[in-house]
Amino acid sequence: MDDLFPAVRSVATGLLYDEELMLQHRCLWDPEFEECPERLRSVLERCRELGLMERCERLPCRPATEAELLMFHTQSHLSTAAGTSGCRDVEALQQLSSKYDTVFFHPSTYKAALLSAGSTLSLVDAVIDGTVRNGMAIIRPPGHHAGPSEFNGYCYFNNVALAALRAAQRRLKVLIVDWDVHHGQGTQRAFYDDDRVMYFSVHRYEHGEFWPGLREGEYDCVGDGPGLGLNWNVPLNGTGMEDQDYLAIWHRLLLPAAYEFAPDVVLVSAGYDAALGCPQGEMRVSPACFAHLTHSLMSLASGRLAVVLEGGYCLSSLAESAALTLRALLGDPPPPLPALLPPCDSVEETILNVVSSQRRSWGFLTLYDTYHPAPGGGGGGGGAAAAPDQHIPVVEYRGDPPPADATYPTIGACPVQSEEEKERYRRELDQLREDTDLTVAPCRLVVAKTHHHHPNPMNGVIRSESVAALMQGCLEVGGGADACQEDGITEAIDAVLEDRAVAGFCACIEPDGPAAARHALSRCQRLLVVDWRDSPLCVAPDWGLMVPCPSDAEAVVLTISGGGCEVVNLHHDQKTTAELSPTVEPLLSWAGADRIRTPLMLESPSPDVSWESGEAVALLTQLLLPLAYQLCPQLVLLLAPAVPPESAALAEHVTHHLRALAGGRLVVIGSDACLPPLLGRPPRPLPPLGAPSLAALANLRRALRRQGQHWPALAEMKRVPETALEGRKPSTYEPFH
Ligand code: X5A
Ligand code: ZN
Repeated sequence: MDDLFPAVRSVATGLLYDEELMLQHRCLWDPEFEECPERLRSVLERCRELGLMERCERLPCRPATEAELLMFHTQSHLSTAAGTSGCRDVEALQQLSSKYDTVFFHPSTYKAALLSAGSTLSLVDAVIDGTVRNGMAIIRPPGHHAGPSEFNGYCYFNNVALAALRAAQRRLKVLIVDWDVHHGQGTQRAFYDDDRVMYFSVHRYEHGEFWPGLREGEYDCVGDGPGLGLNWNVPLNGTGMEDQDYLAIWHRLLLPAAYEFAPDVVLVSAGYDAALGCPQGEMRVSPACFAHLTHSLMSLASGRLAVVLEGGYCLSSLAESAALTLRALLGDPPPPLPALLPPCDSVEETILNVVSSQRRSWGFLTLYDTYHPAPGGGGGGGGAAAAPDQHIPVVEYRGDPPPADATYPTIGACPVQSEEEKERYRRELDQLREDTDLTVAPCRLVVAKTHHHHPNPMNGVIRSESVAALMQGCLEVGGGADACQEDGITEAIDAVLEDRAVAGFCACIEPDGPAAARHALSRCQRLLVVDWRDSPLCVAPDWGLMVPCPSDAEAVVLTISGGGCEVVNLHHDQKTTAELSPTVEPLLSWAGADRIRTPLMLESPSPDVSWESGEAVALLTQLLLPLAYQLCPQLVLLLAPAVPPESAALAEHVTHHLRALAGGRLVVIGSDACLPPLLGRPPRPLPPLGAPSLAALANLRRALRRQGQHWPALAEMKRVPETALEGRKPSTYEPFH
């Protein structure tokens, strides 16, 4: 069925690194040059310390061939680089280096750069061939600034662009996520008008004042020709950006766009210069956050994810962040993050700018209403003032065009922190490391046996033998002689909260959700319940009355159901019903002691149809995940009994993303459709996303507006200008899955 991918499918994580050539390449004339061998050493050391190395499958590094490099680079570029190989004339090397913007040549540079590019190609081949499920290339020199004949910003050959070209030649659709703090102009240019590759970059920009400071790093550069809409720039116009800023960008832009694009393989230009303490980025992303960024990308492309090291110059935050990325690739749930605040105003502004430029190319962005800009250019200065709910996108480029024919300084090109500043960051990172819970329970999964009600332990709920095989070695609870189903569920929740198992599973067709929630709330303070039923007939009656919530606790119940609405009303008490119009169905209600938060409603696409993928992805990324990260639950309960076959893939995605919360402490009560991701398997691809129905989006928008009063992390639903310009044409590519 999937003939572009060979049938071999390993679950291993591939790892590539080299401890010879890649450690020789260094700047001979500036001991402070930050792109240094210690970078690799520190990453490898931390991966060893955390026991990650032996869990990976090591793949050999190898040099790229000339033919491979010529996919992107020019012959003369190769000759210039080759000319430096083994050169003993340091002055000549320094002289050559000064012709390029922040680049140094060492006698080993050429060979190390060949090895970087070749290793990246090997990794992407292994991922595509299914030799490994995913993997990481811990390499240097980096690549994303290199052009066809440009050495630039510590880069010689564009490793990730070459890998993307290889994948595209193998007729695959590629997503490149570039979270290095610098704009990867080399990669952007390589695919600007290419419909096979979507490029998504988040970078420090400061209106063009931050290196490389090009106009093309601005948000309105969205691609050209067949690539229109496939280039995403998310410029950060300030420093100090934190986890909530990056995760908001992921949830509100990257994830829904990626689901809509539906890549066959995902490449990450993984620089760690946005990590806390890096003198280049001056951002404040925590190491644990990189595990979250990685985990969410593992939901795409059947988990075919290749992570490739780019920048990152604070050795301790680089090492920790890269190691936690690798740990996520290995399938460990990301470490819990503290409750997230909403993104800062500057990032909110940037997100709305991006939405304004991309809205016409992407179905999910119809979530944003439009307004007709006042004639005469509107926005910025001059025209009529914007209404409070209108966003006016402005480009305020303050960069200088690069000088033609410049010589560049070869010494003192890197920012240096004072000893005092370094010490401050060191302490802050030590503290973060101490506070970050990397506990992994001895057992991946606890399974509640429910024989009393169902003579067959799984009552046919666990259908496939392969799933049953996955469950070998799981902790079993419940099922004693007079045990009832509830005992099993209670014991599974206890096992997860006591860290005897990471996650829990209870096969169950008619779960008593409120009973499970009541028990959980007797053991923890913050609980998220996702009550997802295919039919409103089985949605639990009013949660608010059935789960008295202790005053020091907070519980959110998100109810998602398909089906007709007149039935829904029967299942809600007076207070809730009053909020329901006859044509909507309930989506979210809050179970508090005696307060009920505004229930959230989403119009049913049609009375007896389950959720369409496009709508579900909008719901998941725009509402569920931002809300969940703000709540910061200690436990997540997913009630998903009897998932119909057409929703099985969706159930895997919901399960996968929910595993990012609470350190993976997720108990699923319901169908075995959710099992593979509970065991760390990537969710299978969703069927092609239809455009979300306008009615569903209108209700989601309303819900976001209303819930936004309680959950500041939810998007402010501003309107963006309507544009007459035509957007991206549907891809000529057939979906492969
Ligand atoms: C790969 C990377 C940064 C170059 C900065 C030059 N390059 N000022 O992070
Ligand atoms: Zn960088």
